[in-house]
Amino acid sequence: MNTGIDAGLVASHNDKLQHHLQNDYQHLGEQLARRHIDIDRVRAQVAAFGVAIPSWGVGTGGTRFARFPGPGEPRHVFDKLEDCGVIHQLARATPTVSLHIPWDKCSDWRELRGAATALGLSFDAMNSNTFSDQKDQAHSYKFGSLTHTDAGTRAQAVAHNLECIEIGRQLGSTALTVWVGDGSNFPGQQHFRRAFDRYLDSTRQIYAALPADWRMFLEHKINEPAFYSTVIQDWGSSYLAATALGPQAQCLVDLGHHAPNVNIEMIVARLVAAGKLAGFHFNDSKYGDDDLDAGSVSPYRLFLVFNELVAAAHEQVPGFDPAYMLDQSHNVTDPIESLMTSAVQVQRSYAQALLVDRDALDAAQEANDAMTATHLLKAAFQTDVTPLLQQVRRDAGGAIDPVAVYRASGYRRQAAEARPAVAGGGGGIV
Ligand code: AFD
Ligand code: MN
Ligand code: MN
Repeated sequence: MNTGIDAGLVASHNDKLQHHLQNDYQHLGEQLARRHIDIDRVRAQVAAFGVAIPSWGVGTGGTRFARFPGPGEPRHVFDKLEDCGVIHQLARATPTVSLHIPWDKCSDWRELRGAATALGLSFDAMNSNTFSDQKDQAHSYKFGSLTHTDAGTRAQAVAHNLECIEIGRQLGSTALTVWVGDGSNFPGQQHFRRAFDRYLDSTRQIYAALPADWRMFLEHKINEPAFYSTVIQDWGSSYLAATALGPQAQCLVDLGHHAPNVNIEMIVARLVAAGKLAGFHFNDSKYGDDDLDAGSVSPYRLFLVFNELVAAAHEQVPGFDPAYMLDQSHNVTDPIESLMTSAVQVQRSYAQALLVDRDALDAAQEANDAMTATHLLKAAFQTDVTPLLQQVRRDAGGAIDPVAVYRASGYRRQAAEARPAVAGGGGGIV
């Protein structure tokens, strides 16, 4: 088993950058102090922040047209964990991994849990897959899964989710994320109300099997693979379902799963207020569910989402405890580089949101002073928190410049030697 990046290499890179970091950090500290912000307090909050890696993200993704795998693609879940270990070793922001079943099936879950522990990793939400057919599956999901018109198909999809819970229990996970591709491609194809009722009936059976300390995350998506309608199309449908199921069911927000131009940060605020925000799948998009790297296109939007989250924590909204995960498809980059960069970007948005002067914002809102209010957000967003993030990584034994160390390590080349190319590999276009 690959043991990650040589610690000596990390240290020698850090040593070269240490002097600059010290100066930059001190300068940022002075700037923040002028704004009555204690940089070390922010540093402690950022250090406690983590975002989960989706196991499928470490393989090259692909589009409906083609997949162009890179060298050293992970062959199975143990390889994926190794890559996640490297991401966490260098960027120190991703202590957990989210598995997708059956893509990540293995013969010994105890061994897998041990491998994760050895890498300093644990398991986040389990993801079920009833959007594609597996070999030897009795019933096809071509026309749906949890909402299929056929009871046998629904029962099979329910059973699969129960299996995911069981695997998750063995791995120490405490959440199940359910996203279904169910929907329709033609007006008239599906009876909307009956399909939703079938969804409730199926998910109730899954909900009933949840351990007491587990949560069920319902993930909505406006379209794709169904292109006319989807059963859990928007946060409203998701909220209705989560409410019908009970307190352990909440709504997961994937940033790419909305109508164009929809105000995602406001959806977040609504779900927070309703006690129904499960958490996030972070990514970015220009046109649809593009699964681009978080913050690569619209970093301000990501910041505005975090602004809502930090406000909720600041105001101590009861039960507020969102789960953070990346959900991206890497087509033209080394997935390890993308995931490190994206995790740091998410961490950056969080750090920036922590800099918002909440009292001043409250006052500006009360006074209907739109210009001051928006300046307060911009002041936080436009603060370059890079030295703070670097310092947090350094404190935790990571790399000041993770991508540079990763490139210098030759990890990908070694992986390519150790892992003969495989076909497929579990990437997804969805
Ligand atoms: C889907 C959803 C969901 C799912 C993933 C599979 O975002 O999270 O697990 O893609 O690749 O679009
Ligand atoms: Mn998702
Ligand atoms: Mn998606």
